Amino acid sequence: MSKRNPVYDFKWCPGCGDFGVKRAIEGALVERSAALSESIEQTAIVAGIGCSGNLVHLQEGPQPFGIHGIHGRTLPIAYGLKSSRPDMNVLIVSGDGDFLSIGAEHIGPQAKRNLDVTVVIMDNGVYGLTKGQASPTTELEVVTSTTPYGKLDDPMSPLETYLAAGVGWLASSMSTQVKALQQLIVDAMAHPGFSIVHVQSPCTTYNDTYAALKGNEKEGIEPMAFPVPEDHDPADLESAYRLARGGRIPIGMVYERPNSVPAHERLRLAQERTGSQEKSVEELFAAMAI
Ligand SMILES: Cc1ncc(C[n+]2csc(CCOP(=O)(O)OP(=O)(O)O)c2C)c(N)n1
Ligand code: SF4
Ligand SMILES: [Mg+2]
Repeated sequence: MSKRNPVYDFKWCPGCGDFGVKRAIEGALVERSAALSESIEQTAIVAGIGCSGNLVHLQEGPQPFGIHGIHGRTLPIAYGLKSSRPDMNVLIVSGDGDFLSIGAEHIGPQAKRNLDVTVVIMDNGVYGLTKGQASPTTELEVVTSTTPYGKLDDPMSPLETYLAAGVGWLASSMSTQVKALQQLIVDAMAHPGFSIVHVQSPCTTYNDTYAALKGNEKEGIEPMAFPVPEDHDPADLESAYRLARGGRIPIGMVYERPNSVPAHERLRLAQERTGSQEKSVEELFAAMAI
């Protein structure tokens, strides 16, 4: 619905990084709709399950459409939506657990298909909604309710994973940098094809990483996050891999594959090439009847 659900009662904890992401998305949607003179209802937000996915209910200002689906299945839902309404702008909001754990198997196929959607991942390195279990991005040796001896698995490297999966547009950001994040989301939505904005969005209750991300010069603690160097060429895949593999978190534009042809355009070109017509639902059923 493009109206807020008045009965959905959920509140983020004070200081949760997701507040900053919400502000950036609100700003990005208003900016896009003004620039393209399109209604805000031309956008649908598809949300996963988690504190992050609850963003779809907390959105303030002009209301896009929203679908709060099932855990780990934002991409299949977005694929269905985009296939039937390629004219719609589809924005996915998801968490590190939702997207990179239960939902990870869907990244590769949609990246290779170049589905024209934008995904904003709020990475807090934990399952926040279900009270603090370890996620794929939780650091090694961190104690959580599911890792009582400290996490035994190495953390996943999300940026490297996306590049290896074939994601053609990739940015990395922080929830505290709302204006910069807003711009990245606007740019990602304008990209014709699959785009990801991976956001460090700390969980103040179960995994507060604000200090680690920012570092502390006085105490000699190097920040985990660093700005992407100005001489980085986003069209250079090898350079993007180097950023992703550096062991720290680059903030900015990581990769943009030139000449992106999105999924619906590939289909149109194939139809043109083969002279085939789209079949009606009745014709498709008739073709499968035994
Ligand atoms: C099929 C299924 N398995 C497990 C759950 C329980 N569950 C709900 S949210 C969640 C993890 C959320 O983590 P993340 O995506 O990182 O979101 P966050 O709350 O941290 O924003 C889990 C395991 C569920 N709802 N459905
Ligand atoms: S539990 Fe963590 S992720 Fe969830 S609302 Fe609270 S601070 Fe945010
Ligand atoms: Mg999480």
